[in-house]
This record gives sequence, structure tokens and C-alpha cells, in this order.
Amino acid sequence: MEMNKFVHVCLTPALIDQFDVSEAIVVVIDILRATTTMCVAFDHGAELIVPVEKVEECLTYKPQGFITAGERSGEHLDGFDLGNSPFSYTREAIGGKKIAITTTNGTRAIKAAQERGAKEIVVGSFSNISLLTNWLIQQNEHVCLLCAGWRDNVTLEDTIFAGAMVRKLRHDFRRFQDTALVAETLFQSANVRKRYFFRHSSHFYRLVHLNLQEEVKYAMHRDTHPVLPIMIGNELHDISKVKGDYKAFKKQVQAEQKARAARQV
Ligand code: 3SL
Repeated sequence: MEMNKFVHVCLTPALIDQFDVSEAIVVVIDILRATTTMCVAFDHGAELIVPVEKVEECLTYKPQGFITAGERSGEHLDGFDLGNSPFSYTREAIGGKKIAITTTNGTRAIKAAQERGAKEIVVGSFSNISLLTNWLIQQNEHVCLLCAGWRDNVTLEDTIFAGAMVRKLRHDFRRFQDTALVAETLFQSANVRKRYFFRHSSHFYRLVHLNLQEEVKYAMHRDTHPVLPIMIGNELHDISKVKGDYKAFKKQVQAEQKARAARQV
């Protein structure tokens, strides 16, 4: 099926206002490490994830029984249960649990897409790339690949991943904006010289400095956590196991959220 829909790559959240995301599915990308970690969390049985922008707000979820998680500049936050390492989101630690997470760029990008009224928001990483691209092809909607970057700057790893997605979407979508071609070209070069590219990325340096190089390697593996995290209200839910139309599941979750909110008033 060749679709008359756009694929756009937004290279940093600072550029999000250039596009009308209200008619697009936004894929939020933060390869190192937020969106990779979220995919691991769902694959290991997290019930839901609430992405939060501010540290103080995230802590307010603790008394409600949530696991609090996150980082600033890569480092674990005082008073939080977990940081942002995909390795600490084991089944034992988070299976069946609700997580509230705040990260430097990843959760901020999710919130930016939400504030702009994105039609849908999903989470992408190498660990769910095939399931996600196949799902996007089925939806027949415009797609905006939103790179979280680093403090509104472009990052290599997020752009390379966006390019890997463009490559996979190329056969089914007909219209690609120039930024999609930029990302795809970068991905093609990086595919030949992967080590070179990742070793020269600024965030790789940052993480190596924190002794986290194994996490970088882990984040580059494809299809290791085939989940489909999608925003419903303020929560991410994994719809990869939902049978039939995910929109019915979405309605059910929205009804539960409404009932919960009514009980709290
Ligand atoms: O910026 C983010 O959202 C994080 O993923 C950054 S870090 O890899 O935890 O440093």
C-alpha cells in the first residue's frame, strides 16, 4: 500500500512548532536512553508509565504507589527509586508496577508533542523498530519522527534512528520532507561506519564519562523489546498485546481515567 501521507523528521523539540502535529502520529525518539528504557520497562511488565517534565512533580507520584524514576544529565536523582538505565528495569523491579519518570530530554519531548495536540504519541527505539514501523504503515496517517536531542540541540543517535525508520517506511509512504532525507542519508553513512558515528556523538562521551558504555551498545540492538507504548491521557500504555483495534482499548483506558479522576474530586 503506498500512502499519500507525509513522513517528517523534527530534528529537535525546538523545531516542533514548524509542523502541525495535530494531524500526525508523533514518534518520540530518545535512543540514549529514555525511549529505549521505556521499551525495556514495558517488555518487563510495567503496567503503565507516566512521563513527567519536572523532578518535583515526578516525586508527587510516590505516595500514590508509583515507582519514581529518572535522571538529570544522566545521573540518578536523589530520592528516586530508579535512574534511567535500561539494565535496572528488570522484571523483578518493575513487573506489574506503575512508573512515573522524568528525564532531561525524552519526557520533555513527549510533553512538547502532547502540548501541541499531537494526534497520537508513540515511543520509538531500536528495540521496537520493526513492530513500530509495521504499525505506522497500517495506520495510514502522517508521521512526525520527533528527536528528543539534547537540550534543544540535534544529536547524532536520534537522527540516525529517525533515518533508520525513514528507510523502513520508504516503500509505503510517498511523501518525505527534506529532514527525512537528511536523516536517511545520515543513517546510510552511519550504517557503514557505525562505531565512528556513535563514538563521536556528544552523548556517547557524556555516558562514557559516567561509565555507561554498555548501555550505549545495548540501545543499538534491534527488536529486542517489541512493544508499542502509546500515550493515553497522561499515561503511556503498551498496545502490542491488544487484540483488534487499539482504539477500543484506548477508549476503555480513557473511561477508567475519567472514573478515577471523578473519585478523586
Ligand atoms: O535526555 C534524556 O531524556 C535521557 O535519556 C538522557 S540520559 O541518557 O539518561 O543521560
